[in-house]
Amino acid sequence: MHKHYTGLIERYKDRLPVSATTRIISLNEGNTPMIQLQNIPRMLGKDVDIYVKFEGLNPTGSFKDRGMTMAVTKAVEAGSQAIICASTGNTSASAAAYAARAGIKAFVLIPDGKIALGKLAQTLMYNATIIQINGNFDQGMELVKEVANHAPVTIVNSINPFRLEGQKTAAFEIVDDLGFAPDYHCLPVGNAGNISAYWKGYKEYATDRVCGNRPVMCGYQAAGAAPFIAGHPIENPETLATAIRIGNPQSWDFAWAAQQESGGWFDKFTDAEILVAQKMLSQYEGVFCEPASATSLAGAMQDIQSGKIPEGSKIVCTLTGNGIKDPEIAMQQCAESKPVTIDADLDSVKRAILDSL
Ligand code: AN7
Repeated sequence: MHKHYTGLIERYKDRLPVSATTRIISLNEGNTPMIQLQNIPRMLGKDVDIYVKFEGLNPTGSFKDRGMTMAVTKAVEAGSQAIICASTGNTSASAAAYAARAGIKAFVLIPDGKIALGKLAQTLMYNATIIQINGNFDQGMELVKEVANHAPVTIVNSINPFRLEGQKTAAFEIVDDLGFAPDYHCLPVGNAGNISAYWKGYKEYATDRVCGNRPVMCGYQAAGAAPFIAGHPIENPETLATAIRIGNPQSWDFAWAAQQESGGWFDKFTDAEILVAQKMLSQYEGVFCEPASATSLAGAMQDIQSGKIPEGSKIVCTLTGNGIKDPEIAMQQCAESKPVTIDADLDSVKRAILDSL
């Protein structure tokens, strides 16, 4: 029988804190593709199965929609008229979209000048109230926590436990797709909500015997914003991967536990390494993710190459956001392949083709 897909809450409602009377605020998020990489494993010369979970194909172009459908559904259920978040860009876009859908107000605090152009454009279009601060994400996060004590707003950052509930469904989808949990799960870590949510999802499925195994969790950070490698929060995070330009992760304890309990590890990668991984995914696999997302593949490639992730492994990398969110980085990445301009005649077009074959 045909069933129209109506989002992850409907699909996984038995495992989520909703009731039969809950009004679900959804944009049909989730159900994102798992794409098996074909060319990169061959280039690595290793016998591994690498799948990317392409979360950039969610309604606002990032994994945040999974958490936001839950957080906004529960905010509305509780009678809230306004939501607020601090954001490096994707959370603000998602919060703004779900607030628009619900008919409530969204306030977003963003670091001035440090969010990707596409994310700013989205957030404006969804009609959120944007508050730029002369400060970074971590400062914005502290302000959001304080102001929520003084104004009638519901925080929808991942300190809101419903966010992680929604995001854990990505792990369910992976197991439901593959029929098992992967051996290794690699993902970028910023505020550390997502790695915590995946681990929660895998643990729930393993406890209920939906799968027999749980993956080793590998969390990868940008070198200039790598508190988990430092072992403590850092003051002035810097990276071109602005989505993960975060020095004081709110889900520190959950993420640390995920690493410990799964036998996993954290590592860090330079902006140059992250950009190489982003370009490789685009040019060798046809998958265009944003820089932060490519950190998961940068990590997987390094650890496969070194043998830390052994041959024969099944690996999932989460690609958290869509590449078209950050057109400025993309244009910088391709600065040397500028389009040629020619006369509008057959000979010139023919020459342009033959020249580059
Ligand atoms: C593309 O939007 O924190 O470790 O404010 O946008 O769960 O924080 C974004 C985070 C990875 C890190 N990849 O996830 C925000 C924000 C992308 C992201 C992360 C983010 P967490």
